Amino acid sequence: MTWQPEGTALPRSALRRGWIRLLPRRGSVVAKPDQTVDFTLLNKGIDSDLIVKPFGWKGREATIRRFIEGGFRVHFGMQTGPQVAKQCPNVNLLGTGACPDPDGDGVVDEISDGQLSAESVYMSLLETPVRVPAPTAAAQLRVNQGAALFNQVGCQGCHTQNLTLNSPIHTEPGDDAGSTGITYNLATAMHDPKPALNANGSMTVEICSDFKRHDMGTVDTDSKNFNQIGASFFITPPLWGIRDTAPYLHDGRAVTLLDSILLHGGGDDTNSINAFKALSADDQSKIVEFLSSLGRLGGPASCAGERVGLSTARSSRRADSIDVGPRGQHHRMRAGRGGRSSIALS
Ligand code: HEC
Ligand SMILES: [Ca+2]
Repeated sequence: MTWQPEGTALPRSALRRGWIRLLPRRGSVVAKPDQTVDFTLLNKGIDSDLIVKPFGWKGREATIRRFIEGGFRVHFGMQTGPQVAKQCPNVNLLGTGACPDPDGDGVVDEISDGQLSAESVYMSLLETPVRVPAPTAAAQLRVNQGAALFNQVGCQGCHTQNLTLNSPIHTEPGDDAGSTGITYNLATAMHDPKPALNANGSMTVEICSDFKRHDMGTVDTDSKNFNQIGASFFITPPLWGIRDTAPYLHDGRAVTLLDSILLHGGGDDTNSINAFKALSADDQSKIVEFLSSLGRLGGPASCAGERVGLSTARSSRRADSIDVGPRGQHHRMRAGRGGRSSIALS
């Protein structure tokens, strides 16, 4: 399905019960007798195509491959073959040159369908962030208390602890006609540490996000909208690995974890932040200590990028730490340990 302006008719298939069941806690859509649909109750947390888009600070891409494609274009000035095939001529997006070389650099198919798949597979198989054990039992006790307080004040209302994949089998689809994609099992193919399988074959990932957009109010906001997404709306960022990814928030305005929490509070998150502020300084600190335990274990995967020649993100970490969006908005790239981009990107 493609994006539909509010109030237009949706295909009946969109209203199958399955679609609605896919949206726990995301609000409701109302089908009217005149066959139009009212999306107001979604609260702008998800687009009216009802597709969850976990990637990008504004929650704008549904798949890792489309997100990476944007990264190649915006950060490296490289245009993928699939995007040129689908969107040329789109002069705002790709440039005014003649297709199939809209950026006019004399190179066509700068990143092929296969290369895009390889990059996507690489990213999807990176090791998973984990809770790093505290150095002492006393420190671990404070971390555990911080986790309980995090739930108690309502942070988990948005930073929902667990996401369960019904199946660890992933197919990375190709874009070229006739491509069968690449199918693999995350439970065996991922770098360690990786999430364990549950008894029923599903896989639970501690990611701390509801993958929904929220209104952050008038302080933590961009200066203008991003396409249809309001200036103050951001997707709840996963908090896995958060201890290694300062500075925080979409434009890196928060230097510390405590700053990033205190900058919440102007929009949907008012109650939980007020509850946080009402805690004692020591209890607030326990929440920060809990967040500081969400990190990554070292291991060979952390350096794999360099071994296979994908070191660009690391070597240009400083230069790459700012993403100048198409509207001139500055969004921070969320880098993983060692500076290479992690699976949940800017
Ligand atoms: C209403 C939903 C909501 C609630 C409740 C909420 N958050 Fe957030 N949180 C967000 C969103 C959205 C962002 C991203 C804002 C941005 O990028 O400017 C965010 C960002 C963060 C970040 C920075 C993440 C990063 O990668 O930069 C931290 C840390 C964080 N929240 C912790 C907390 C804590 C602790 C609480 C409870 C006291 C909390 N949040 C409550 C929605 C929420
Ligand atoms: Ca070109």
